Amino acid sequence: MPLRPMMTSENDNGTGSDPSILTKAKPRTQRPPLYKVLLLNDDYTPMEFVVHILERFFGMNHAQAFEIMLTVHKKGLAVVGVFSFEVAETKVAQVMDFARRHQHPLQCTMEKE
Ligand code: TYC
Repeated sequence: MPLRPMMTSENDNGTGSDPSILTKAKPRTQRPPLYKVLLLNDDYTPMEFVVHILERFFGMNHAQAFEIMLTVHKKGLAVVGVFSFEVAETKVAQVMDFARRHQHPLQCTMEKE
């Protein structure tokens, strides 16, 4: 005579019918936090210089770079990319250093997403 498999009360990993006994352990993977890199408008940095920055450090084509530059110019700032902490920090440093070496007051910052 065939026997129906019986659910035991122990260690069914939460798949049994009594929720008070065990709850299934959800595998929780931790994603690293992401950081937005922001470019700020100013009255002095030439538009073409900003376009060049966006092409050089953020891998944009000319049309994308021009569009984002115009957004910053009109709105005061724009997110130019989202990265891990280390990559965002490097991008900000590269932009700030490049602008400073060319004596433009361009500002670039990062914030947690
Ligand atoms: N406002 C600048 C100008 O009129 C252009 C500019 C755009 C400057 C974006 C900074 O992040 C910036 N020359």
